[in-house]
Amino acid sequence: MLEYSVLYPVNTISRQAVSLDGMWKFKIDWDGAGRREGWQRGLSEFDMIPVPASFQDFYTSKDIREFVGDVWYETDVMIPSAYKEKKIFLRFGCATHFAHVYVNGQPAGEHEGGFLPFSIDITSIAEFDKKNRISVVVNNELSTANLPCGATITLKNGKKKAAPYFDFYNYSGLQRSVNLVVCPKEYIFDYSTTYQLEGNNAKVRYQVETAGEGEVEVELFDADGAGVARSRGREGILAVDNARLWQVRDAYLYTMRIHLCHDGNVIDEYEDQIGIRTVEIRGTKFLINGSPVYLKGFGKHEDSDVAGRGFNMCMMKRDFELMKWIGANSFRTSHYPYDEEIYRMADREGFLILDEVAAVGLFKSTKNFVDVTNGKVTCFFSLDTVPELLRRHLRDIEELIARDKNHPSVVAWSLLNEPETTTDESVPYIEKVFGHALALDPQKRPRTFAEIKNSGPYVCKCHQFSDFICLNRYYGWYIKGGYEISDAFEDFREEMRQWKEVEPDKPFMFTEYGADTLAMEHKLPSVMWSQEYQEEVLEQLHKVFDSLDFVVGEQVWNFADFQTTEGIMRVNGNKKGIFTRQRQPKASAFLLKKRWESLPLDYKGEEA
Ligand code: BDP
Repeated sequence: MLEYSVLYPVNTISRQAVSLDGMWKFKIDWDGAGRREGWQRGLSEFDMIPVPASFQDFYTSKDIREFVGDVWYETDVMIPSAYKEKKIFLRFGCATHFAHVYVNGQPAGEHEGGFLPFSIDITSIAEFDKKNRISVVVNNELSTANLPCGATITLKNGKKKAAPYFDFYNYSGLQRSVNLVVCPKEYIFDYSTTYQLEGNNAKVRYQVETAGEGEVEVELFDADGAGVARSRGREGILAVDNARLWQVRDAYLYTMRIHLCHDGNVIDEYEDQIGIRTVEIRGTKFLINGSPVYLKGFGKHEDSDVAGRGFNMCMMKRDFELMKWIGANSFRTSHYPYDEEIYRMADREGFLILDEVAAVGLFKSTKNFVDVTNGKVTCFFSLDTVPELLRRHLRDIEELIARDKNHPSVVAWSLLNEPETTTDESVPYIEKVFGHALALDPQKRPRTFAEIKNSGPYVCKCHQFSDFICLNRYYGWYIKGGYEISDAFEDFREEMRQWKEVEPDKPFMFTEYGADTLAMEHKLPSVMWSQEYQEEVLEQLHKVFDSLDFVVGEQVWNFADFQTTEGIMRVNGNKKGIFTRQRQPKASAFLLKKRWESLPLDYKGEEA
């Protein structure tokens, strides 16, 4: 169990979440002198920037945009004496990639890993009826000892540069909301649910963890606010007659209210929405509520103009509207856990999420998108940083599952993206990662990882750990693009024949396929990079998917164009988007809309 609660911050009769979002003081620590000089005692000569946001794209200076090292954030918050008998936490939606937090100059806590929330108990250091200074040092250096993996190189002029082993820009900073969370001294720490369907009825098994003594009462309300079931105790069953299930693109949410009581008086109240549904893999089918589903959708990124990877509520809304318009029903949170609001929206809209931990770049290459296809072996798992990396990877999985385990939208864990899996050393590492997820998830969701081309059917030593196989495949792009495309598709069919031989009883999904396309480029006949070419690649690949009954999902790479490190392989970013970075459609969006609207949810589901 984590040492802090990661429950989503809510306001109830006993709890308060005070948003600290807004303009914060900001300062780059060019020489790394801040900690030594005690900048936590108050920043001087600072700038002001918005939180949440990545800091990089506000500025016109390239040195700022490319800065690697410590950046400092500071704000203050008035803590009234009314909170004296309470527990007071600072809750960060994330801090990318490392954070040290100070309150009134005193060290208050720290966190490793850039994409998951953490809470710091400041009850004993808070000063009442005063403004309390909150200082945060955020470090964005990449290494192979932390997720996501990469390197930091030093230029001849002494400046540092990020060298990611992954294909997205190393945005960083306080990229998600910060809250002051105030709750009673004895409080609800966590809860989880599992579901069992019995005809029209459902059993919701729950478990509540508390910090402190007291009796627990749980009540479930339907969408109209009518009570449908209640129970007492830290563990129990809520029996729901005529349960309305959470279905794909037809979500139904119940409200679960938890009370922690002393002698019948409510001490703490927590409320959340849950969806009653089951997830199961049977043979080559992926089942939701016992019925086979076909996943249609995208690998995404949190990425937008100016805000970078900072949570962008308007973009989130637009993205969901576009996903609905195009007929998608799912997405993968490639390549890191997204902001919590996105999961809450997916819960409401009935989208299926493959929830990915930030384990990307476990393949030593700064052009991994090319090298993962061309046979390069990097012996990643022999690096001496691997024990440290594994510790952090397991910790990230624990934090991910603690945060996301109650979302009905989360139907699978994606535990790595494109790791090297052809050496013996990869096996114990990946086995541990899979074992950890299974042990921690109360709902025992299916687990997977996204496999690279180099991890082919006869050489991959780790596919057996996946409950369903996810492949990232770029036939017609990195593999035999252009006029050679016909050979690419023959190779593709042959590869799939081999996969069926080594994994005959599992469902397969494509978690990446596509082609870079410039939104302004048209050409007849097509050439690579033109809109016409992207359509051809998708059309041909879909024919192969359609011919294989064990392929039960397709997630195109990528939902939208996104920012990457600059280089000759990238035209101001990765252009495989079906939408532009500004969320307008390329031609292939209409092709996908036509296809996805015509494919039934239970496509290929017959014999399940
Ligand atoms: C895969 C990666 C993804 C890249 C993509 C690409 O998983 O992050 O952006 O290829 O090359 O290797 O577009």
